[in-house]
Amino acid sequence: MSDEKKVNEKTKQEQLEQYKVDDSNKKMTTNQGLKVSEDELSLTAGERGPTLMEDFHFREKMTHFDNERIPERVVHARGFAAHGYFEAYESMEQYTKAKFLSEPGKKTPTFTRFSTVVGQRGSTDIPRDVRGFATKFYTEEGNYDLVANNMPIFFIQDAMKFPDIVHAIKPEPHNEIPQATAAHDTFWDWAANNQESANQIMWLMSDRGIPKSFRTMEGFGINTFRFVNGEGKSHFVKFHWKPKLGVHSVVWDEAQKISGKNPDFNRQDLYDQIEMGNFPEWELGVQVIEEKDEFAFDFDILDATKFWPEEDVPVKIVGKLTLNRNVDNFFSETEQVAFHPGHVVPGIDFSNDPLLQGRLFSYTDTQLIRLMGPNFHEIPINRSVCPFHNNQREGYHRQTINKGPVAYHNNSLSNNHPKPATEAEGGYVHYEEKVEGRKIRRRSASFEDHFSQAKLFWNSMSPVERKHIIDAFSFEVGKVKSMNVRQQVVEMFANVDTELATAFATNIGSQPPSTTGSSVTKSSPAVSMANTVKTALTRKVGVIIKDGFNDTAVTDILHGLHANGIVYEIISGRQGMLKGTSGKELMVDHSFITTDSVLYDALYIVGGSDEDDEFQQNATYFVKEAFKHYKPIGATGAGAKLLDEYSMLGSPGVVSGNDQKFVNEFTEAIAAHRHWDRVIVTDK
Ligand code: HDE
Repeated sequence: MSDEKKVNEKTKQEQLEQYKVDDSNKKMTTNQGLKVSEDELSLTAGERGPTLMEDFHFREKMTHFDNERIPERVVHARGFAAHGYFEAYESMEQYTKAKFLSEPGKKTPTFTRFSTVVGQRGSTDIPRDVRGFATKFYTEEGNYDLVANNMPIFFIQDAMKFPDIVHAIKPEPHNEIPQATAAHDTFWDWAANNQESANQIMWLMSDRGIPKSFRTMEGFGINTFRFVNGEGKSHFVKFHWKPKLGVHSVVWDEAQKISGKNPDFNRQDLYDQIEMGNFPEWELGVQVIEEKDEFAFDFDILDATKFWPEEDVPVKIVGKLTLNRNVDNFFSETEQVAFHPGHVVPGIDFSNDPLLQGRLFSYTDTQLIRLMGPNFHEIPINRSVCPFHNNQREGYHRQTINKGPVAYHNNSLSNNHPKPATEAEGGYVHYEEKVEGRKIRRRSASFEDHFSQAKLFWNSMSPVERKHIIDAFSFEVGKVKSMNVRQQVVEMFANVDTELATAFATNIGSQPPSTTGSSVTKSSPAVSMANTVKTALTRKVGVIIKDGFNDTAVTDILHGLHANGIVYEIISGRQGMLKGTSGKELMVDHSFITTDSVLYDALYIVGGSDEDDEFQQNATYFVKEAFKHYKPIGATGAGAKLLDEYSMLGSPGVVSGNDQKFVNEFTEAIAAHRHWDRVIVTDK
């Protein structure tokens, strides 16, 4: 059993060990390099006297501390990041001259930050929200940032409206309530009065809004970009990240409980899995549309509230991202990283998508205040790996010491250096799109249909996914105090589907809608999570066990689960060592007090020999929660008796046994993620 334990233990013992360093030769200094003789006592006039102004060491230490915080991001404040690399599968030269996509096997270092959008820095990882998925590629041609979300569309069509949606969804300004949620009046008031948000809200109300793990999220560049090849030919392109582990979420009751039991749920998962060597992977996909087909669709391809159904525009897989290294320091790396959709390399260019155009302004603007000045590209995490030379100088926090008197272009004193590069030398040349028009503030008529794709999304959902969407609307809009706003929301979503709107109208005490729904019958199976990859790999099982467990069977079963790529934690009535029937020992990771049923993908109930009411009660609570959340449950010996007592045995995803056949059946049940066909009776 020791091998598997090691895998789990790595996150705790070995991680701590790695930080032990032999510092005996290094002495503590001030920031000026002066060796410090005392770090815990201020300089005072006598043992009981006042502190002296001349205590420069105290003042330096305290001033630094007083200034430790920087403003959090105005959106996407709560994030978590990891290093990795991107590997191209093939040459994309036909479409783009970007070098990181130019040959099979080519590797580019990366840094990826996942985030929630609405909550503040200290909020929960698992609210119902859109997630950010931003990747910096440190390419030989400069940094390329793919600043994506986990849903393929956005709330608005024009960046001009971004401050409005963000103000409406953030905590209300008079009392700063509620935190990290759209479930309040101002958001739904905004939504009902800005109906272009319908498609994004459908996705947000779906299970995509509560991802189980960053590792089981898709990523979407949302905006339409251009690929430009060596001949100067352009194609429209959308970017996708496809997780190798499939797309999976938790259920809403679970999400709310996790937020209390472990608000670091998603970041902990990513950190631990990387430490264990289970490096998460996503494949990069592109959807490509020829310029001649710009108007071939029943939506405008520049409208960021629309996705391109994969069945119409296939996703071509072009490479893979692997995250394989946690950061050394959260602040220096995760907090100080600065992404920007305008960080592009030759071969990637912009479309006229009005949301993208506005984003191209906003990201640098926001970094100027957050990172205090124009030199944030010099912070180590933001530095490109290729050298940069230009005549920009000075400003807050300048690190580079430029030499010489020449800081202007077109000069003779320095041989006109640094010189711009020609296109052939790798100089970035913007795609020469022909543009002409009057100066207007007007939206194209091709942006007007807000409901057809929202309906297409609804059509694509499985019955369980639809039920979850209705429940989510019932929760979110049910939290709105204004009955008038509730009714407006009902009417708005009746434009999508009458059955949907009627169902949640009933739950929230509103009138049935007077509008009738969209007549679109098309669906896109690719957007349903029911059709995603299913695997047991890296799933986390809570093993509920106590002294006197059947150790021959259990040892083999745990070995078997481990061999199938499953991770487990041992849970019992107390921490310390447990003893099995023939003397084998097992170390407990968690007592019932330090963990909870909602933190596991599945439970394995073993129990032990003697009667113990408290253990029994706790085990029963864990099992009932897991059962209610449709999770796989396995049992051996006394554990199976417990499941039988509550008539759970025989339900979908509940298996028992003590041999290899059981290991296989349990693994299969775990791979299924959740067993939606299970009948949940409320007293279970
Ligand atoms: Fe952002 N967004 N955004 N956004 N966004 C920011 O930049 C903005 C949008 C996204 O991990 C800010 O550095 C505007 C879409 C991610 O550091 C800010 C508009 C998508 C992150 C900003 C959008 C995104 C941000 C805040 C509408 C998916 C976190 C802090 C026009 C394609 C990056 C910062 C990280 C962050 C502006 C809409 C993705 C204010 C104006 C659509 C993943 O500049």
